[in-house]
Formats: sequence, structure tokens, C-alpha cells
Amino acid sequence: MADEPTARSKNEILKENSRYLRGTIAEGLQEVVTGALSDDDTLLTKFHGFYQQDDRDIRSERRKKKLEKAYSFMIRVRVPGGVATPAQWLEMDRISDQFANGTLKLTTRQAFQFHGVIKTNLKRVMKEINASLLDTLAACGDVNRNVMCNPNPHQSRAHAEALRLAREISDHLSPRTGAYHEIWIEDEKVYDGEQAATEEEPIYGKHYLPRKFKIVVAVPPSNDVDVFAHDLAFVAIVEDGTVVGYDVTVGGGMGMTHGEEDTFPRTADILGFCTPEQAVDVAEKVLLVQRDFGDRAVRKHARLKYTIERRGIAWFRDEVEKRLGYSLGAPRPFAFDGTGDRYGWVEDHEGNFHYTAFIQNGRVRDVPGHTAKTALREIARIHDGDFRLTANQNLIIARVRPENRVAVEAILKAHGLDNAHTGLRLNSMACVALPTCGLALAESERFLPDLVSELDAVVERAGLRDDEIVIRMTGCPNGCARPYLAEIGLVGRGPGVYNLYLGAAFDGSRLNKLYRRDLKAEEIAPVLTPLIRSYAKQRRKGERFGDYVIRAGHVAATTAGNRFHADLGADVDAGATAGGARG
Ligand code: SRM
Ligand code: SF4
Repeated sequence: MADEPTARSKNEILKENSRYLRGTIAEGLQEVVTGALSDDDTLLTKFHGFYQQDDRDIRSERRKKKLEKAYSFMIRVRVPGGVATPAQWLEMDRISDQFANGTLKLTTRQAFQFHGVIKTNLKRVMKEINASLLDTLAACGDVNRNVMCNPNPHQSRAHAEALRLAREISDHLSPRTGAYHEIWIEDEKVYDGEQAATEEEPIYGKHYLPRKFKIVVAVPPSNDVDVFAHDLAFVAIVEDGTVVGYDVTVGGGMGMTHGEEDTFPRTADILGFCTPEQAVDVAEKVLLVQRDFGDRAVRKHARLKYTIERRGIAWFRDEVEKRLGYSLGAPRPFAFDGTGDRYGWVEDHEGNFHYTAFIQNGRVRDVPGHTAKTALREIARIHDGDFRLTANQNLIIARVRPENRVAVEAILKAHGLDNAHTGLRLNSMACVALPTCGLALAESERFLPDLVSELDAVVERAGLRDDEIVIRMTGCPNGCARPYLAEIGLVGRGPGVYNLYLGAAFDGSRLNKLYRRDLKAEEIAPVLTPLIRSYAKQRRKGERFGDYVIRAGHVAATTAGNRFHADLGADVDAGATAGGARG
């Protein structure tokens, strides 16, 4: 039995009274005097896959003119395992031009995002996304989100099996409410109020989960999906080319709040081993334990990582096994060699080709010299394989037949999608932040490319042009680009001010540590320059930057437990996490 909650957050009461996520969304869409929805409905629309936002670049100007904020909506399209057909790509491309801000955003969780959709277009866009056989249900909200998977299932049989599992888990854990179809697809109500009240969510119940829940499936040696950052992960154990089972990890997560040390990033624990046949059941039971024991009073403590911190991994395993009715096996050894993507062409066992293209911060658009949007549209028109979104905001043009490779290559080259970048840029990732993210404290997507250009000059002079160094930036401590698992992590503190973290493991298994706090944007490159130079001179054979900064004594390794604040080094004072905000 779950503990009786002593108090419940506002969101819990809202979910309970929402008639399975209906709220007054349908009525709000008809309201023409405002470009916004009601506050309560904006919490419910997350479960439907979209967020209300406003253009923060023009907020103060509109305030001065006493105008309503420039409201629009960000829509997130769920793509389990990141796989989309050329026809779907063309549809996403068209919708982004016709109804959004003309760009397509490939996210850190293998999804598409549209920014800037106005209220009066919402229904039409949702319908058109569904007509393309993609959807937005549960792309956000207190449910299981887009299930990520190593995006190249044609590279081996094991990858194909992993994708199948990701899709099965995604289907199994999708909400069953009729609200989504009723509001967005059907023109008439499928359920009246009475029926809605008797509708069922067999897995979630009417309170859904205490908080978002994220699952990934990985195929070693690649940790491109960042296993240790997730609530639940399945790591394929492959023997003779076949998946014999999965190691299961639980309790990873990135988000924290500046100044609140009871919030922290945490790397996942290993729970045990399951067979391929058991995996969907294991996913369900892990989710059910979190459903029943996650904190429903304080949302900041509601993720699975805090449930496990509070009660311990042994207790958690016991609860999962009670529900499974069998014990998990002993974990099998596995090894990761990195979190990045493998760029360029690879040939698969069937003789087809796959090209991984670097898309800066996942933003597909046309800028002089890099006309990615046009290039990918042209490729989608001639391509009969598919597109695969990676967990690093990049794109794989997958299953290119040998006879089509020359044509695809010519388009990539003509539009600057040739991956001709330093190893640092190819391993860079920034979250969206300003101007759309309501929680951003500082720039991220609009700043990291310039910072990397400054650092490019340093790495080139140091002879490190092709060396992979993982650098990630976010505009606030929520961690949407998983910055605490980057060898160089930058986290926004306020306008033009960042905390700098160093020393994560290249394979994604160790969190970094705070190295400098409250650096001004222009101070970051000068602080990193001597570290990069000394790394070039003093590194041992094969030594990664994240390991070097620890050996050289710049930061302590994060080792005590898996949490960030468990072993704050002497180099870090308590004030380092003071201040900040959170929505
Ligand atoms: Fe995120 C909230 C963008 C991946 C942790 N995230 C947001 C919102 C929706 C802001 C909001 O709540 O109003 C951002 C919308 C910005 C915009 O304008 O688009 C946002 N998150 C993103 C994306 C688009 C970043 C990107 O540049 O790719 C990623 C979309 C993923 C997807 O397709 O589903 C994205 N977010 C992540 C990740 C990475 C991951 O999942 O692998 C994390 C860290 C992992 C984790 O969950 O622990 C992440 N996002 C958060 C959090 C902190 C959660 C926490 O436990 O504390 C928030 C804030 C919240 O939930 O309160 C947040
Ligand atoms: Fe917004 Fe913060 Fe996420 Fe960046 S990390 S997208 S600023 S919530």
C-alpha cells in the first residue's frame, strides 16, 4: 500500500478534477478575446503535448504598451525511438513554415518541436500532426514521455530489437484517456461528462504520475541516450548479435534548483537484469511503484530519483519484485564508450548507408552557408529510407540505398551539412532557453555557438581540432541538455551569467562538479583556455578532458553516492547554488 499523502500539490487536485485531462481546454480554444488559455488548462495541455509560452524578447515592450503578452504555443511531437518517414519529415517541415516560426527543433529526447503556434491555429496543427501518423499525446505532462532508443536499428539486429522494445514500452504506457481525440481529432464530443467520469486509465488512474517519467533503451557501447540521466533505462546485453536481456537502471535525473540543496542531479542505480520478454512488464512495475510512492505534495521532490534517495534502492527493488511476482536477475557487465553520435556515413549489414548530420542545437533552419532546412526537404523528396532523430539533437538520414548515396551526398554538401566542425562543436548541445522558454534565466541556444567559435580557435591552436570534448549549456538549472553529464557544463544563473561545471565522464557515467560560479559570458572562454591548453600538453594517452581536470586537481570527482551535492569539494562553497528561480 502506498503511503497516505499528508498534503497534495495543486497539480494533484487539478488532475483529479480534470475529467481525465479535459479541463476546460475545448472551451478555452473558443475564447477569442485572449491569445492565452486559463492557467489551469495550461497545466493540462502539457499532457496533450503543448506549452503556452510568450515571446520574451518583446515582453517588456508589450508591457509598456499595456498589451497582452505575445502568447503562442510550443508543440512537442512524440517520435518513439526517433524514427520518422520522409513523408512525415515533409509534413513537419510544412507545418513549421505554415503555422510556426519557420524552424523545426530536434530535441534532446528525439522529438520534434514547433515554436510560435498561435491559439487559433492549434486545433488545425494538432489535426495535421495526427494525420501524418505522429502525435503529441504524453510528449509532456506527468506521464511516461517519449521513449528514447539508439537511433540506428539497421546497424545490427540488436539495434532493431531495442527499437522494438522502445515502441512497445511507449504504446503500453500511453495514456488511454479519450480527451485527446475528443478535443483535437474528432469534431464532436466522444464522451459527455458522465462517461468521462467513468472512463479509466488502467495504469495511471485519475491522478496520473506524481511527475514526468523518462525511459530510454541503450545498445552498448553507445550511451547516446544518456542512460544515467533517466528515471528508467534498459541497457541491452548482446550475445552473438542478439539481445539476451537488459540491465535495468533507475533513478537518474538532471533537474535541480539553484540554492536548494535538497534538489540535485543524480545518476541512476542498477536495479537488476531482465529478459527481453520481461522488459515491458518491468517498465510498468517500476512506473507503478513510482506512481504509488512518489511525492505528491512537493513537486520539486516528486521525481523517481527522490523516491529512491528517500527509501533506498533495496526497498525499491523489493517493491518492484513484489509487483512482478519474480526476482530480477543479477546485472551483467556492460561498457559504454561515449555519449556522442557517430558522424558521417556508416554501412549496415544489408549494404545500406546511414549518414549522421550535425544539426547545431537541433535547430533545423536556413542560415547563410548552412541551409539545413532546404537540404533536408530536398532529401526527403528523393529518400526512401527514413529519418532518425538522435538524443544529441542531431539527425540520421537512414537506410540510403547504395544507388541513392551520391545524390544525397551532393545535397548535403551543397547546403553545408558536411560535419566540417571541430570535435568540440560536434559534441556541443544547448537547450532552447530564450526567447521561448518561460523558465530560462540566461541565453543558451543563441549563445553556445558563439562561445564554441571562440573556443574553436583555442582547441585548434592546441592541436585538439578533432578531439571530442563534450560541452553542454542550459539557460537554467533544469538541465534540458543534460549539462551535469558534460565534461564542460554551463548552467544559466541570470542574464549573461553562468555556473561552470567540469569533470563528468565521457561515457556519461559520472556527474561533473561546480568549478566556477557566476561567470560572466565573456569570462567563460578565458577561464577554459588555460585548462584546454594544459590538457593538450599534459594529457596521458587516451585521457579524456573530464578525467584530466580531476587528475590535475581542478575539481574533485563526483563519487560519493550518485548525487551531485553528496560530495561538494573544498573548491565549491555553499553559496555556489544560491539564488535562481524556477517555474
Ligand atoms: Fe526540459 C521544462 C525544453 C529535455 C528537464 N523543458 C522544459 C520546458 C518545457 C519549460 C517549461 O516547463 O515551461 C522547456 C521548453 C523550452 C522551449 O521553448 O522549447 C524544455 N526539455 C526541453 C527541450 C526542448 C530542450 C532541447 O533543447 O532539446 C527537450 C525536450 C525533450 C523532449 O522531446 O521531450 C528537454 N528537459 C529535457 C531533459 C533531457 C532529457 O530528458 O533527456 C531534461 C533533464 C532530464 C530530467 O528530466 O531529469 C529536462 N525540463 C526539465 C525540467 C526539470 C525537471 C526536474 O526533474 O526538475 C523542466 C522543468 C520542470 O519540469 O519543472 C523542464
Ligand atoms: Fe528552459 Fe531551463 Fe530547459 Fe533550458 S534548461 S529549455 S532554460 S527549462
